[in-house]
Amino acid sequence: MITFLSGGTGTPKLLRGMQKVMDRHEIAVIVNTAEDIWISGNHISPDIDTVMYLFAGVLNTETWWGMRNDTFTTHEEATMLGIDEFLTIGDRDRAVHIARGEMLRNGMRLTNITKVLCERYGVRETVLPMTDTEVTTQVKTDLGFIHFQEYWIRAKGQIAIFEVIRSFREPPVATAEALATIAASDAVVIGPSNPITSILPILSCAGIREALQNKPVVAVSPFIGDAPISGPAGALMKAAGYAPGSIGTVNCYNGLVDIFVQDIRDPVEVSQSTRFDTLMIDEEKSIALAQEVLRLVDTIR
Ligand code: FO1
Repeated sequence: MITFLSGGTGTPKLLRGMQKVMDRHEIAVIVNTAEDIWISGNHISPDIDTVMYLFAGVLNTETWWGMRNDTFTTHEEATMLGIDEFLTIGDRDRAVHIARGEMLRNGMRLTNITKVLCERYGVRETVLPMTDTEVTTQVKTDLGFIHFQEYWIRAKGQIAIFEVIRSFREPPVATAEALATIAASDAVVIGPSNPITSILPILSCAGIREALQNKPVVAVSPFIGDAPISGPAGALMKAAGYAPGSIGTVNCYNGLVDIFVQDIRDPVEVSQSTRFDTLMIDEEKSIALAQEVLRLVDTIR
């Protein structure tokens, strides 16, 4: 078994390749939930949904969020009625948010809800939220702190940000399932997701860092130079006090990583890193990187 730490962009592209080269029951993914948000009374967990839809074979791989061939009738009607849905929510996607919101209101743990949803979609892999309690990434702007999704979607990432924080009522604790999965794994792979908004929230859940300490860990850089392969990682790294790039990424994961994979084009030198083509522009590239990561895991486990 291999456990992957994932956000909603980058790592799912690696998982697309992993599905093809591993026994799917041997794949476990601990997913960031710090971008979760309630919208129109329903609960969106974007990163869980992207990973779940990928494994279910229904992910829209043009956008890497939402379902393929979804319709937007409810979103359009709600918007016409004056509801401020700043995320474009598909009808089938919304059904998942409705089901999740309802189960949360009924007191179910997010871990169990995710298990139920994955079963309904025939997912063979294990998908686990990092924690069962609410934690939210917020960024400081000229107008004060706003939800990450407000910054990234409503403001299109176009406003200045000065600080990144995670807010919560109770400090997030890794679930027993997440810790048991890591303990049962041969290795952990930190995928090429945003270090600040995807990976650090997972590493900050109590218990995760200790669990990783004695495990072989392979991490894939999400940067080529100071440009992230996808998403808003650059501005967020700066706002969080890290240099955008592979060195800043390694610093974020301080001391946890045994093998660090950098893109062949990355001009930055990280000591003891290994190089590969990490630009997963199609399934073939995802499979090639997945095979390389498996080879690297074999050298350290
Ligand atoms: N990203 C967008 O850029 N625009 C959207 O309208 C949008 C809607 C959306 C709805 C459901 C969902 O699960 C994700 C959605 N995303 C959208 C992606 C998402 O906001 C972020 O890219 C992820 O949170 C990054 O991890």
